[in-house]
Amino acid sequence: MSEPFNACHYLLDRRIEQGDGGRLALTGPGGDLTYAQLHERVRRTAAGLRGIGLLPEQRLVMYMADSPDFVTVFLAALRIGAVPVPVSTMLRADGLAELLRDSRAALLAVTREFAAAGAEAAAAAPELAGVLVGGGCSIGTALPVHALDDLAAAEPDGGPYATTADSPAFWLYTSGTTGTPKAAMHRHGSIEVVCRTYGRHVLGIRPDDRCLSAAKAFFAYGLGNSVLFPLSVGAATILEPAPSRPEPLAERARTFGATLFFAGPTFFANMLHAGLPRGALGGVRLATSAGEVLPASLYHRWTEHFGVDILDGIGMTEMLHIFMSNRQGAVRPGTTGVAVPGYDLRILDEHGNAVPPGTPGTLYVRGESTATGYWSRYHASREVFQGEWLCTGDTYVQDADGYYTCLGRTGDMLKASGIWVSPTEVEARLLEHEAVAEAAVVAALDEDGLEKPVAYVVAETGAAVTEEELIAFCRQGLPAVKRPRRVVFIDSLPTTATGKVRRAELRVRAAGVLG
Ligand code: 3SK
Repeated sequence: MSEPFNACHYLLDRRIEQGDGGRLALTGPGGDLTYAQLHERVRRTAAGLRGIGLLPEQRLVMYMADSPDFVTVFLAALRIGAVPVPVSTMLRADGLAELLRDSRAALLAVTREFAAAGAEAAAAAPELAGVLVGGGCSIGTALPVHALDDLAAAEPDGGPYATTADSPAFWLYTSGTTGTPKAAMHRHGSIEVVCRTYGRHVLGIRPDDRCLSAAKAFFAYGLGNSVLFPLSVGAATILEPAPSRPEPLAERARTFGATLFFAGPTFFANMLHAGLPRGALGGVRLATSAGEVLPASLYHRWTEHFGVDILDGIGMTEMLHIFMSNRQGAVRPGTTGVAVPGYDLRILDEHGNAVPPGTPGTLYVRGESTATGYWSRYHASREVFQGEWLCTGDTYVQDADGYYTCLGRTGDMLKASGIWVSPTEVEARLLEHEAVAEAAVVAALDEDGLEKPVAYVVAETGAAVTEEELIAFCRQGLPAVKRPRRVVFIDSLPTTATGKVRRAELRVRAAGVLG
């Protein structure tokens, strides 16, 4: 029989046992809670959830803004062995209803901002038994409604449910750039793994840190940044319920004293476009980037402007957090760095053979935070979870010094005149042009039915740049075969809920552009 292990105990009770009860755990516009206050609120809410009939392993879908209520519900559900499922607050009611049905959730928890869409979705989820509402809001539903504040008035529970490291803990739906959403199922032990591997060894998070994440906590990246890592060491997290925008978030960083700042390349670019002053992130000691490749040019412009270094890394919802990253003092701009300690990486060709440094192939990762599979998705699970290894679906190349560079999704690579062309390489060149704000490159067939790169570009506001100029600019900085044959200007790139470019959509748009 395995040792008892409960992730809520690991993140919270341990803090109390180690004398951190008086330290600040949560701060931000939603108010402050010390570790002792959070512990008590979570114990009461856990007892309240049990009281309304939520059972171990039943799912509780969380459609909630980043707030003390989010953290309370997540930890209380883990504590009783139930399975919290934070979902994107960018979903509309029909998308939420689909996830409620797919997960067969017993409960839905909402915060005020999302109560109306939550009620609409609840009506389309026959297995749902009740709705939990935070922040004293009301909700129009025929189902039993429970106020979070009433639950938190229950007598505190006696201790966590007897889970082990392998017990089901929480699920996160992967956004995926195509196809239907899939829930990656994580175990209690994975939380300790990511806090130790990335949180401590790469981020070097300390008890005196204050974390601020532009990525919301329903996203695996944000969950680690805003909840798991800070609580694992007794640090504080700044919770911002509003959608992330550059000026207000920089203001929060200043007001609440952020020392660690987490975002993605698009957000970093938007911070530059917003014209924030140089000292805007004065107290921040380190930033991290994930979600998509951080082009070297953007890295240089951002770090020079804000005077803060960025560690670029890559994670996956299926791996819970970042498994490959640049390291402090050893950043190679434009690369994704090296394996995070605790993870193994390998690059395989299309026959499953390991390739030598310098040769591109598909990246595989192995580590103890791998999800146990996708809920109710047999074929997709077998394709992605291959024994101990997980197929990332990304094309990578390792250089002679061991650094890894992303060349795009395996299916995104294109071959022009027999040469592999990485969309990210062409995008990085376009982004070096001062008039280019965003760029995405996809394959299109020319009049001979041969693949050629086509670029979709969002120009900087007020910039007067032409297609010919950008093609000539790429000709100068790239082998001619890699230059885009057409540059199409658009107002914004189509993206997924988590900000990844929908390349499949651009490929459809590009069909016929060269014909
Ligand atoms: O997209 C990423 O790089 C990422 C990072 C951390 C956790 C989850 C994801 C998807």
